[in-house]
Amino acid sequence: MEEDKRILSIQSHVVHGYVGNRSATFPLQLQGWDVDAINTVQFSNHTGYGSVKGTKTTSEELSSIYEGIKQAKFPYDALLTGYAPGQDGVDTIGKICTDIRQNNPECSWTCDPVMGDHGRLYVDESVIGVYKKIVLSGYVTLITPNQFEAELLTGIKVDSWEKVKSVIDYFHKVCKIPNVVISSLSFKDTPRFIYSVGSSLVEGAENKVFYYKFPSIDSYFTGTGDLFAALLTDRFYTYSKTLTAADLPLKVSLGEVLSVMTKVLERTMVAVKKAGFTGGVVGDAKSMSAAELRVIKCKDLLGSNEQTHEVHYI
Ligand code: PLP
Ligand code: PXL
Repeated sequence: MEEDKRILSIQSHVVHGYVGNRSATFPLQLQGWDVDAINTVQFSNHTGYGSVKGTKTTSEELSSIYEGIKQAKFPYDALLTGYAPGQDGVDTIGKICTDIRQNNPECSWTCDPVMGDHGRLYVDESVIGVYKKIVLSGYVTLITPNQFEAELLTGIKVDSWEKVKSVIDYFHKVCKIPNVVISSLSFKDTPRFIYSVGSSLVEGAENKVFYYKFPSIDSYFTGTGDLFAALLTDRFYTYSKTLTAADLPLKVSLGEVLSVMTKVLERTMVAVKKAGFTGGVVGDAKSMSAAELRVIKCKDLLGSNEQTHEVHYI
């Protein structure tokens, strides 16, 4: 029988659509995870629709839920944290994860410092400072910012491979985070391509920065980063157990996850066009709904171990 795999996922809940826990829970369950989900908000839809209604979980409520979890001593193998809209919530999430890791250093923590993309913040500005502190805590095992979030956290404008290396060095050397992935980035001179970059510290070896390159799709999607972080947490957990550090389990995991993401986005794009849209447009609810990730319809793809992209090194 397959071993138990237990994860605590602290992210948003939306009634309609697939971001946050709605983008992470089902894919993780399909891979055999027992998912305990704490919802940082309960919103009608994601914030890109132009109008959003609902409630935010206060930091007191988050702490109270955690107190119950702690008393019951539920054992977790992994933590996954993402969207929370305000400073106090993010700070409390940091404290919860630090406490769990202090009591159980074997439990991994994927921290997706969700703040925004393409220059648009979808959390309060005060969240930036809290994430800057969390990344320095020494408890994050895998961090997955996108380009915009990496820039906010490091103050480095990521416009060349040299700068990519500087960002990764910052997370490894200053923050002591052993595994770093910049989920997506693009350069001005090659706007039609997206790169996803990763690096793991390997004892006794110089760290190799690897990347995958794929064509960008001309539509705005939300929840891609959340699905990506969930799938990466799953694959990395598995490959860290079955591969040696020198085989770079993060490289294999990232290659598989990007292959899945590409297929999910292709299938989503077919549905977007069928609904009569060319893509999702921020502020336009109808096109945003049409561009929701087809997480459920992709259930046959989410566990795929295919590697459709070639790995490169810098
Ligand atoms: N866009 C594409 C096409 C992707 O494949 C991925 C990750 O797989 C992302 C974006 C990552 O999303 P984000 O930039 O929200 O972290
Ligand atoms: O995917 C990030 C995200 C998560 N949760 C909520 C969001 C967003 C991005 O807009 O609005 C509620």
